[in-house]
Amino acid sequence: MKKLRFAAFGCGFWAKFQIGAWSEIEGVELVALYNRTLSKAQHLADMFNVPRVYDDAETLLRNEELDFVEIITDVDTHAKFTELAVQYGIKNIICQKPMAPDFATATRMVNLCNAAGINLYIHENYRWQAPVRRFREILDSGIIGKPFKARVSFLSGYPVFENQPFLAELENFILTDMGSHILDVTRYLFGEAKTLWCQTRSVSHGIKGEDLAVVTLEMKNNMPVYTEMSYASIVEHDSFSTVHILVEGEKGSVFLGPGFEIRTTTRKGTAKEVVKFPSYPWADPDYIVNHESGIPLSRNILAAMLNQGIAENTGSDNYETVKLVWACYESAKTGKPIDMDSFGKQRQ
Ligand code: 89Y
Repeated sequence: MKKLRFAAFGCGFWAKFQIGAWSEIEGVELVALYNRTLSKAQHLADMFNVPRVYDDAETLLRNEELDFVEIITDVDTHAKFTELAVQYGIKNIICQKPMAPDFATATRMVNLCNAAGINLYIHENYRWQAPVRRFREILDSGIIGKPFKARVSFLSGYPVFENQPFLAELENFILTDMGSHILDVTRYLFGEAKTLWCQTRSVSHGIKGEDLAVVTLEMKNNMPVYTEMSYASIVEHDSFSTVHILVEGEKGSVFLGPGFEIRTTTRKGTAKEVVKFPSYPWADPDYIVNHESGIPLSRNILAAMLNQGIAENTGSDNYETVKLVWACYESAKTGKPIDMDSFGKQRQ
């Protein structure tokens, strides 16, 4: 079968890992890379045998025949490259999370692609992490009965700004960077939220945005869910770069904790399993669970592009996560809980 041809825009920190994930998948061919600084594109092209590199995005779009593009640039240029791809008639656009630097821009991107009949997908990978997938299987098995409460937690002191210095420059940091993941995992496991209440703090020195957020949600299924995310935490069990989750149900509880271990407790006792997944030469060992998850995520999008499956991470689906992120900022600013149904409507 003919391979789908794609180009990637942006050759910064995350590009190697997303391209690495595609390199494990049959049926696609990376034909070109764009980066403002050509030498960075050339470096990745040499690593992954990509035939052509460009430092002008429009020249790339004019010259190449593409089935899809993958946008892996910094968040403030996601909309620009999405608009350009739409203008050049690209039918499938995959954009790195977070979708946009603000809610209005995300709204514009989703509306633009929907109106143009373009498939927008968001590279939101935490719900695709092997331990999170397995965790959901355990919940779905019914072993702990109907869940009634949960905690979704990311507490870390990992020196994240060393690898991604621009994160220190973001006015809105942890909710856009990690909240996108934590709130998306929350939706993946428990559905949509009815209301939320959020507090933020800026604890570390030398960063512009907040590095701590605590969010309490009331889900539409009536569950209270507590979520927390922090890059200021010096704790025994650092969550980097995954998430720790505790769910309590009528017949027991299940905990995804350190070392990718899932402990399921019922009145009969506690069963333990360690979730295993492969490593890859292109992946960073500190981020392995995170980088590996790009493979099933990209496979799911590829199946949708080939009309062989349904993508989970469509732009419209991810927009619900984006709404939660920006509702959190609104709540943190006003000190008030946010009703999610009206938050969405006011802004569209
Ligand atoms: O940008 C973030 C992501 O998506 O996963 C971890 C990270 O690299 C830093 O928080």
